[in-house]
Amino acid sequence: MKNQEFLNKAERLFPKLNKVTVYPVRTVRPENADGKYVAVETGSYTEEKLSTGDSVVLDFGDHETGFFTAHFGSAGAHPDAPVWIRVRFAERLSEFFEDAAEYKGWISKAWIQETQAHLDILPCEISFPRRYAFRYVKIEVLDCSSRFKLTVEDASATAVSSADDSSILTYSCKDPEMEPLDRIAARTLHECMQTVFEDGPKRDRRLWMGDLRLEALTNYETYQANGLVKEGLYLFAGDTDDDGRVASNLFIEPSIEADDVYMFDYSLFFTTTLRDYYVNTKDKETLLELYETAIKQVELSEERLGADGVVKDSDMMGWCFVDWNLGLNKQASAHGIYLYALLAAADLASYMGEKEKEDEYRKRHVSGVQAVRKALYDPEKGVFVSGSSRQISFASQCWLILGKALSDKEGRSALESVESLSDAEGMVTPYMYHHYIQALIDVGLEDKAKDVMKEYWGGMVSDGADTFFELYRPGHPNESPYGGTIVNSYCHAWSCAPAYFIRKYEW
Ligand code: RAM
Repeated sequence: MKNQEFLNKAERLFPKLNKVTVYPVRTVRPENADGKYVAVETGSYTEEKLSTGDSVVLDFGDHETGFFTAHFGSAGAHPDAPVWIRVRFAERLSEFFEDAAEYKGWISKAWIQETQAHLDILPCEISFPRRYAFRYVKIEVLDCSSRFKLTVEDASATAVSSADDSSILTYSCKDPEMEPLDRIAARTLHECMQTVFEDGPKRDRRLWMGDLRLEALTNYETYQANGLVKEGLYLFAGDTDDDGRVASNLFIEPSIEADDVYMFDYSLFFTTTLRDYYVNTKDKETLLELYETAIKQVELSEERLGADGVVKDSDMMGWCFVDWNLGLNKQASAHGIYLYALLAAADLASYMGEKEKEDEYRKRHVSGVQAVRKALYDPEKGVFVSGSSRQISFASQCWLILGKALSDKEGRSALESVESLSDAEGMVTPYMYHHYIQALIDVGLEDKAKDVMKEYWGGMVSDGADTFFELYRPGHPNESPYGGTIVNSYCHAWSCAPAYFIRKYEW
């Protein structure tokens, strides 16, 4: 159901993209030393003379999102045949050790960042038309006549982002170990700030509700591009299903269109994201216009409550997202998210001056807490279980803490217990870790939250991260829900949590 007025309003908020020309800072040879990837500096790429099978790797020194241009020449006899090249773009060095032909996963291999070109006449300049996300660019010669060699005379990229680095709030970390985490998180967000808050500039390059929520939170502490949050909210409200349900994600081009994928949690995050937006901006006009859509998500979510008042479980993949752990049962987390959204709805009603509605949502929250404690709380173990298999997971504890279904003391013991249970389902994304950090803070374990952040996000830094990854499970480098890490994204804004927590809690 399109609301053209909302969509027009959103489009008027589309930001201008800043364009910066960037150049490789050095030429490198990637090496894989037992799963540790290192870039060995070599001579300058302009000095290389490339024959069939040769390659050169350009290092731009940081993660960039943009358009690559190279100027090619030749050495030796006059070129008597075209040169056939492959160009690969990598966010991390590890990507060069993967073979696109071996990827057999369930999402399209068209996401893989590589292309081929024939250079018919030399010298020539090629501007590659696709936008890529990369730090490294590898140019490989697939075939070149033996009478001459290929040279790369010049290379550059036009980097694009709507983030304005001069507007980022300055912050000096109290704990120096937090500094790289804050900086890399801000860079991650910067790269994802395009016409919309993209989830990742490599993949899926579009607006997802769950990602928007966390990007918005970090944005309030950093770039304060609040128009981009407002734009995202109007886009989601401008293309719902016929019942008024907010989609999980939207395609932006060639024109705005909601994906036909609806997820229980992502729809509810519209409500909580509008609450956060209002708290941070006090933009009453947007609140007034989007309030109905926000409230609607809570009403629709209640269709999923069972006779016992608890969100019903489902076997359908993706009915509720929570995390990319494919073994995770989502029921308890979904109920926690429902409770969390009820509190946001109550807040929104109070900002609207609707006292009765506010009380009503708070009452429903109390009943929702009672219902889930009765159905899914195991008082002996001190944890929530989920689904008919009564699965115990970090996600269930975190979300029911965030939904205020436990006292702080109970929350602390739930998090301690789940950590001590070796068979508890863990977390595989920085997205879920964001919620774990928040849950630790909420129950009064702020020091532990800092340690977890240093260890988890610091682990990505030790693995050479210039931006934070979509998926990260320490000790499991091959983690991918897609059937191959070659399509994983290594700059994913749902992982920019450090810049949010460090600044908000003054770490
Ligand atoms: C991934 C997307 C996005 C996320 C969804 C659920 O495919 O990249 O970040 O929100 O999953």
